[in-house]
Amino acid sequence: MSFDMNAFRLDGKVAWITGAAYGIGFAMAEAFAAAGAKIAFNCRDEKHLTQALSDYAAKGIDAKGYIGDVTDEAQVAEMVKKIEADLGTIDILVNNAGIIRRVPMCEMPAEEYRKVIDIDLVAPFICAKAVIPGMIAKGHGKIINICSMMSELGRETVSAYAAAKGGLKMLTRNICSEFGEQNIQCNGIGPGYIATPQTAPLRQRQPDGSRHPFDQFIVAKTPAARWGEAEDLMGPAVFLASDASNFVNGHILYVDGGILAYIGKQP
Ligand code: NAP
Ligand code: GCO
Repeated sequence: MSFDMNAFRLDGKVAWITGAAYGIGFAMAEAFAAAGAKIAFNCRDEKHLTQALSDYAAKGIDAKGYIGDVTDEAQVAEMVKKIEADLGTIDILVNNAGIIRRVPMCEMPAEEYRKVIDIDLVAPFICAKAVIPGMIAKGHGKIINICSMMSELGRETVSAYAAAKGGLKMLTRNICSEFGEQNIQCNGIGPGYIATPQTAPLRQRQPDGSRHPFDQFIVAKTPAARWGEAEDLMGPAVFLASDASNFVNGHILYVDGGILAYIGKQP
């Protein structure tokens, strides 16, 4: 039996990447487009939409952009309807939209905690629920949930984010369990520390020009000895979106330069 490398291609597939106006989502969308997929993305405001459409066009990608908040079921249903009308039934959903709040737990109002859970954990449920019927009717589907190091590890100040991303790991396994028989694969990608706007405050130069202590901490904690770039997620995302991963289900693929394998530098 020979292996056909085209199993990694996404020709003609319709991919919806949430929150992909920039950052990790944009890079994954770019990779999907290079593999032949038709791209749909959403963001929350006109300014980001206009900017993103011009950034996609500059890369030669004819992406369809929509304004919509992933925590709002009615807006999500409306977006799915529009994507289906514009491009066809969604084959690939990437639950990428997410936020973080870095606040010591005892200082965090419950309302702020709920907001993080709402965007990082409830929204992937809402978006998955909106696309699964179409995937079942089509006979296949791929859902990729963007998890985190915090799906496995805790740290000071990120209680809500860690709770949400740990929950997202289990939602991933549950979608796999519930819809595996309908040929839907739901997997997660757990990025390590990636240089995007979300982590910019952790990499800010100090007034004396030296590197942020957290920046140095992450480089020391990472066997690859560097921050990840959004581009590092491209290959893993294409793999999990493609037929090459058709028997991979309920898995979290950590793309972390080795952080989870490492006990830390010996003294
Ligand atoms: P980012 O640069 O902050 O981008 C996040 C995107 O999500 C933005 O486009 C944002 O749009 C969108 N978004 C947030 N809330 C939304 C909502 N309610 N509805 C629609 N869109 C919404 O973050 P990133 O670093 O690329 O991260 C992308 C994903 O990877 C997130 O889930 C994040 O938690 C996860 N992650 C990041 C890292 C990292 O080191 N960077 C590591 C592990 C996991 P707006 O402009 O409208 O806010
Ligand atoms: C933090 C970071 C992280 C990363 C990422 C790690 O404050 O610790 O922002 O949580 O963004 O999710 O995988």
